[in-house]
Amino acid sequence: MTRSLAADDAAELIRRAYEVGPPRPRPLPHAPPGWRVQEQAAGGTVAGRLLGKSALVTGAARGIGRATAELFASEGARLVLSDRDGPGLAQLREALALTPGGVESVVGDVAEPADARRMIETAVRRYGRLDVLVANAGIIPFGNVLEATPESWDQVMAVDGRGMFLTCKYAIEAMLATGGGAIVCLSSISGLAGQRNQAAYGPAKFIASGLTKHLAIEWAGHGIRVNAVAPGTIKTDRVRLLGEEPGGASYLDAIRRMHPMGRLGEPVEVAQAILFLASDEASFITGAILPVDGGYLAQ
Ligand code: RM4
Repeated sequence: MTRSLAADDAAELIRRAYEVGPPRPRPLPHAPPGWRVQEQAAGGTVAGRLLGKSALVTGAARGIGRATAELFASEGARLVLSDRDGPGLAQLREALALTPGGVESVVGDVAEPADARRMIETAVRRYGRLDVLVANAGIIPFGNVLEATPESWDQVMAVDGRGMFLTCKYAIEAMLATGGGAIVCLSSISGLAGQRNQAAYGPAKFIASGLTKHLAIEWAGHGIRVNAVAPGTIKTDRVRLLGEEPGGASYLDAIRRMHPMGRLGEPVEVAQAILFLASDEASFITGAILPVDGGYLAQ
C-alpha cells in the first residue's frame, strides 16, 4: 500500500518529536532565577506563554497591574507599561529592564484620548503590533450613595469607564491591522454582584463587564478575543489604604469573611488568570468573565 505524503510527513514529525524529547526548562541568558522559560522541542527556540507577543498593561505601577507586568515579562512578552504615576512606573521599568522582550513605558491617563492613543501607538511603533491589552487602570472610591459625590462618580467613570473604553477602542483598531489579538479587562466581583460601599465604583465595574461582552461579540469574527477577570478583594496598596479610611477596617474584616476561602487574594493570583486569558491557551474563549475571588460569586 502506498502511503500518502501527508502520512509520511506526520510519521517523520512524530519520530523527530520523540528524538528531541519533551520541552526542557532552560534559563534565558539574562533571566532572573525562577523565570519559567522553556526550550521548545521542535524549533529549539526559547518559549514563554507570551513569547514574541506585544502587550500593553495599563495601571501597571502598582497592585494587579504590576503583578501582571512582572508575570508577562517572565513569559516572554514585549511590554508597554502605562500609568499616571511617573515615578512608580519608572521604578517598575527599571526592575524589568532585563526583560528579554523589551519594556517601554508611557506616563499618561487612560481617560485622555491622546494619552490612551499614545499607549497603543507606542506598542505599534516599538514592536510593530499590539497583540494583548490588559485594560487594568482603575480607581476605587469607597462609600455608599449618600457619601458618594458627583465628583467621585465622574472620576471613577472617567478612569474605570471611559479609560477602559478608549484603550479597548484604540487597541482594537491596532489589532485589526495585524489580524487579531486578545484583550483582558479588569472587572470585579462588584461588576457582577451588588456590594455595600461601592455606589460609584460598582457601577463602573458593571461597565467593564458590559464592555467585555459587547466587544467580544463585535470582534469575534475578526480574531480579537475580549475577556475579563472579576477579582474579589485583593491585597493591593489601595485595599491596604482602605483600612485607614472611615469604616474601612470593619469593611475589610467583613468582606474577608464573605470570601468562602476566608482570605483576601494576592495580586499574582489575579495575574495568573489574566495571563491565561491573554495567551493562546484561551484560544476558544471570548466574552468570558472569570471570577478570581476565592468562591465569592459562587454563593
Ligand atoms: C474590589 C472589590 C472588593 C473590594 C475592593 C475594594 O474590586 O469590589 O470586594 O473590597 O474592590
